[in-house]
Amino acid sequence: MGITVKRLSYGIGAEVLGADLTRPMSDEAIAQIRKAWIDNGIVLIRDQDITPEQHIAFSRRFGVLDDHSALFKYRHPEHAEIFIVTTRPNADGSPSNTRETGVNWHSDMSYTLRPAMGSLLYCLEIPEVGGDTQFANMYLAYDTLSNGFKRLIEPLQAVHTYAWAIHDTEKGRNPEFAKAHIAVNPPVTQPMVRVHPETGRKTLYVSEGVTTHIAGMTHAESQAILQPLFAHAVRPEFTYRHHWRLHDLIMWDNRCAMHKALRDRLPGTHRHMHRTTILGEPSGALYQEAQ
Ligand SMILES: O=C(O)CCC(=O)C(=O)O
Ligand SMILES: [Fe+2]
Repeated sequence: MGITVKRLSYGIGAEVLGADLTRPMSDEAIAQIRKAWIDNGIVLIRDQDITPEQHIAFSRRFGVLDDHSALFKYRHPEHAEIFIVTTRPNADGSPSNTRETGVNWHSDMSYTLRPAMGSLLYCLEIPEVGGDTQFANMYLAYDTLSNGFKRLIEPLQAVHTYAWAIHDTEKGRNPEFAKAHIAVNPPVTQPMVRVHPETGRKTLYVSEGVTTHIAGMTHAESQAILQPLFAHAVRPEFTYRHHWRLHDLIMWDNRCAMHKALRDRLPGTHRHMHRTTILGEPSGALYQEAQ
């Protein structure tokens, strides 16, 4: 059966039909999926009953995988290439460390010098209601800014930090947790407008979840510029909201899409996901306070 591609929404995303990730896939099929991913920012592939090994093998067809050393606490015990996002409590009954992962808008690993190119999130358990993920198209976010605002932000660098990613979660109130992660992930600067290395198109590259301020500006000055951008970037018509089904896999392009895990589960219900992460091109620099 051949691969076909169907758009998911105006803003972002397409569903790929006719793929079977349990079998070896031809280079041609992979190239078709890659094109759908580049063209649409995210691709959804449904009904894939796959093992961690098959998830990893499929992901490797698109690039080199991260071993999640920046997120070392959440790795799968047998597969460093798999990062576990779960609401299930730990074996000792304590709450999961990843139950709030990604609850603020972000692009994966933008707080590192080598942000993720792609992420492939796979659903192993989903409640009937909620557990949704939202995605936003950062090409559209950039393209629809006024020329004046584009010119203003084009030369600027913004500071991205993991500390910010956890600022309003319970983990953010756990100084030890925060310290361990920030030691591995010191703040970095990233261009506010990034050129997608494959399409050559410009994208807006700031996020409410990870961007603290603009390098060389005060907090107040930065917020005057960042707040309207954060709101603009996630206008409903630029987004797609996915309600997961068991065995859905979504692969997103972090260079042109942001995402956010919605905290919309009903109490007492659980969600369990596996993610692989494709390493991207180096971007940004270590942040020097005096900039
Ligand atoms: O759980 C989700 O829906 C997304 C979590 C997240 O941000 C990620 O896996 O990168
Ligand atoms: Fe994420």
